This record gives sequence, structure tokens and C-alpha cells, in this order.
Amino acid sequence: MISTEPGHERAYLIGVLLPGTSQPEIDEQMRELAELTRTAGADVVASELQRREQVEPGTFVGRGKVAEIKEARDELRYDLVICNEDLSPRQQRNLEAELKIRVVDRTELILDIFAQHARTREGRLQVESAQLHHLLPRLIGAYDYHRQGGGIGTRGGPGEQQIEVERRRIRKRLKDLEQELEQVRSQREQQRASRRGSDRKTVAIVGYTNAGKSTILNALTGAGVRAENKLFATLDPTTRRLQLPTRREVLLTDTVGFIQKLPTDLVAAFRATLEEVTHADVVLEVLDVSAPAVAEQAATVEEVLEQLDAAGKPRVVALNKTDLVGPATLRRVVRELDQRFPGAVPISAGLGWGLDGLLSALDRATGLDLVVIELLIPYGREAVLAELRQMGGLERTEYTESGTKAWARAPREAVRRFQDYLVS
Ligand SMILES: Nc1nc2c(ncn2[C@@H]2O[C@H](COP(=O)(O)OP(=O)(O)OP(=O)(O)O)[C@@H](O)[C@H]2O)c(=O)[nH]1
Ligand SMILES: [Mg+2]
Repeated sequence: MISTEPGHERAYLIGVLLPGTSQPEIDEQMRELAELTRTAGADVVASELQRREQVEPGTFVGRGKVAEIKEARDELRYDLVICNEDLSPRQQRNLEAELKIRVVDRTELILDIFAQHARTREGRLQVESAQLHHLLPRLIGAYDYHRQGGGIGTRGGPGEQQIEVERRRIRKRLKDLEQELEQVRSQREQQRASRRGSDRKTVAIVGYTNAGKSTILNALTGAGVRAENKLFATLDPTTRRLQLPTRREVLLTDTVGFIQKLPTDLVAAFRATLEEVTHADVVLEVLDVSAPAVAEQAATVEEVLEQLDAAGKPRVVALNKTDLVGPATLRRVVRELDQRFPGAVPISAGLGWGLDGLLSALDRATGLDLVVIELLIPYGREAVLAELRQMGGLERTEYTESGTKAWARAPREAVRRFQDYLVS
């Protein structure tokens, strides 16, 4: 029995299971797609998966599936179809023509949530820019499709000339947005420059969406940021002062969360916001231990940090929501994550557990006098890399015949520990 609310849109979700993706992986993706759909304000009336060798180039799913979805229309009364993958402009157009209903892909769904949650001028500008970037090739795509003489559903659409006018209008708007965003970026850069003037270190809170980043900021600083059981509740960065046990003050910034398959348009458009992570001295990574896919979420965070050139920064890892799992699960999760993140701190931001340990870890990570060293680590000694990562941070690694070359940051007083491997 599907419970839906009157006035909510009713969504039919579809996904494809391709070789190379496992059943649990795709199940998790579909679960997340449903969560995104609900966050966007729609109800899920069906969630269908099709196993395929490859995506159907013209219609994403196969002919039979398209017919099946169409047939279910009367019974399920859905208002739109949402695909787990990103659709090519052609697939989207074809599907809409066949099903005679709006078809939305994963990126558009995420963009819709962002549009609903953007509060500040910066946030709005970035969302609009991402949306227009996503739309532009779709106009071109529609036009290409028209040229091929599309058939039912494509007649009576905007003609070539109108599309050209629309395209020019969007390009013009994108240029204006680009300029406004450049201003936002330079303002942020100035703020950062004045912060550097003070000797406070900056800490950026990062993690998968809904991991509890805002709750941590609130618990540590009383910031009063909105924390909700919704994906992408936070889009705009909030920075607060935080006093550490050694009485030093640091600046703690909460910002937008990450998600698997984060649309590249979005990462590009949110550069102003995400640069807070790129320029932070220390990264505070929050993992939700109650999420069944916590390991995959950690991998996603790692990928995005790499894109942001922040994977090598000194890092403190908080294992959050420990109140939601039993002791056995907690032990298992901690054991699994501890290999990658030695010294990770178990906490419950919601209940205020373990915050002292977290503050001490932040104290250590931000108080260090770090120097950059270059090392050559023979194969088989990878533990050294893990140690470096934890102590100060790995900037870059390169595989050579004689071992792994690594550029790392390490506390000045700890450099001696690595003297066997030092190149400079
Ligand atoms: N039980 C429990 N719930 C928590 C804990 N920390 C956060 N939550 C809940 O998890 C949900 C998400 O928390 P947020 O702090 O909004 O998460 P976020 O990482 O800022 O999420 P986005 O801004 O949406 O990316 C909220 O409903 C919180 O109340 C915790 O330690 N225990
Ligand atoms: Mg948040």
C-alpha cells in the first residue's frame, strides 16, 4: 500500500542495473533516489528496476518497459517519471514523447531540491547557473531531434529560430551569472584573506548529505543552523568561532553536503561555496555510522575531496549517529573504517556524546606546525602512508619503480620519524 498525500506530485522511479554494478549498490541508489524524490516534495508510487547489458540509447529502458510504464498510468496515476541515471537530451525527449508525461533525470531532481533550499543570493545564483548549464544542451538536443523528423509529440514544439533565440538568451544570462558569481568569489576570497590575517585556523565540515554536519556545528558552537532529516538541507556556508580545549580559537564552517554521482554542473557552479573546503586548513569529515552504505559514502566524500584538492589536508574524522546503532554494529563499522581513518572519533552530535574527544582531535589537527616533506616509500610499507595521512596529510603520491613517491605534510617535531624515507 502506497501512502501519498493529496497535493503531492506522484513519481514513478526507474533505474537500470548494468554489468559492473552490484544488486546492493543499485538497491542503495534506488533507495536514495526515493529519498531525493521525497525531499523534493513528491511521493513515490512505483520504483522499477530493469536489468540490461547497456542503457537503451534511444529511450534509456527497453521498449517493453516503456510500454509497461505507460500501461500502469491509469492504476498508479503518476505525474512524472524519474530516472536514476542522467538522461541524454535525446533519451529524455523520446521518453517524454512516448509516455506523454514529464521525465526528469537524477541531476534535474537534485537541482530542483537545490532550487527549493537556496536561501542566499550566492546560493540562488549558483543553482540558476547549474540549471541553465543543464538545460542548454537539451535545447540543442531537442532541435537535433526535430531535424531528424521526430514524429508524435515533437510537432508543434519551438521551431529552429525560436530555439536559437532561446539559446542566445540563456547564453547571455549565463554570462551575467558568471560575472555575478565572480564577484561572490572575490568577496569570499577577501574574507578569507582577512581571516588569514588573524591567526585563526579554519576547519571545513564535509560529508555526505544528511550525515549530521549542521548538527555538529550547532552542538559545538550553538550556531542555530537548520538541521533536518532532509537531503541537502544546507546549501550556504555558515562559519562560527569555536574555542578549543587549549583555548585557541578556530573558525568552523558548515557547508553543502556531497552525494554519489554529484552532477558535474553543480560542482562547477558551486565553486564559490566549495572553495571554502579547498582553502580550509583542516577538514572535519562526518560519517553517518547508521547508514547501511557508510563505506560507499566515505568513498564518495573522498572523490569529491580529491576534486576539490582537499584530500591531502589534515583531517579529523567523526563517526556520527552512534546512538542509532547497537554496540555490535558500531564495533564492526569502527573496525572497517579504522583502517582507513585511524583515530576516527565516535560521537553522537544529536545527543552530545563524544564531543570532548572531537574537540581534542581538532585541537591536535589545527595546532600542528606542519612542514612539507618529500619521501620515497618502498612497496610493502604502505602503513607509512596511512600514518602520514593521519598526522598531517598527503598532498600527492606518484608510483615509481623504487616505491611510492609522496609529498606530505607532517608536524615539524615528527619529521624525524620518517627520516629513513626522506628525499627532502
Ligand atoms: N539520532 C541521531 N540523529 C542525528 C545525529 N546527528 C544528526 N542527526 C539527525 O540527522 C538529520 C540530518 O542532520 P543535519 O545536521 O541536518 O545533516 P547535514 O549533514 O547538515 O545534512 P545536509 O545539510 O542536508 O547535507 C537530522 O534529522 C538530525 O537531527 C545523531 O548523532 N544522532
Ligand atoms: Mg546541513
